[in-house]
Amino acid sequence: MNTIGLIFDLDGVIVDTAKFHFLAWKKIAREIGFKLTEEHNEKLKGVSRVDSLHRILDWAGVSVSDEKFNEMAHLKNIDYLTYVDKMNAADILPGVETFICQAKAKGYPIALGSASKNASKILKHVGIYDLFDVLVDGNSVSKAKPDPEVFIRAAQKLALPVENCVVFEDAEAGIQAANTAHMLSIGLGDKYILRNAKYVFPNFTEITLEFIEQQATKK
Ligand code: B16
Ligand code: MG
Repeated sequence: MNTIGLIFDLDGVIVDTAKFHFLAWKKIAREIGFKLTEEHNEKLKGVSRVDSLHRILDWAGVSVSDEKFNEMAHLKNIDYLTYVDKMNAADILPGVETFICQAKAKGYPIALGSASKNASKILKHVGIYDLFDVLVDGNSVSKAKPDPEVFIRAAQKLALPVENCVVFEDAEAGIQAANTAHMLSIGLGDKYILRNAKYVFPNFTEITLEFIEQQATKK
């Protein structure tokens, strides 16, 4: 069987940082008189920090100077990192670490494909940084998901053709990116929101490595 490369999104797949992004963005939105809801937050999943702030300002119907924009993005990140600093191994989502360890034991290379500029910091906090052979994050790509750049870069760093790569994603934008990259897309979360994924599971306790191997090799 050909080698398969497994590419994991971070927020929503390995850890649930969406709740911390939500708290931090809510505070920024409140300052401009806008009430950010869970529905809005869903649309920020997998979206870069800068694009997230553009969306919030659009929803609020507010425009700000470049200087103010940068300050808002900076303050959001400072606040967000106060939550990240308290993260530990207990924040790893159910089943994902076991799945990665099983895949590594079979020799499959493991990559991270995240929009976050804080990805390394988060992986170190929760103690699984060393499980990754390749990291592609918000610091190493210029185009945000749904652009496939993050996953194509990961395949290049894994030295594998895109057809041999499997992407695990929790966001609509990420599934779109994986599909555009011609990779097998596995959604983690809501079946309706992730309806464009090839397969959707509620979490990693429901996924077996055998199933992924079968699907990846019959593509
Ligand atoms: P940062 P992922 C994404 O992570 C989050 O889902 C998204 O809400 C966030 O805006 C983005 O990272 C950027 O994060 O502010 O830390 O650079 O799902 O692509 O792992
Ligand atoms: Mg995500």
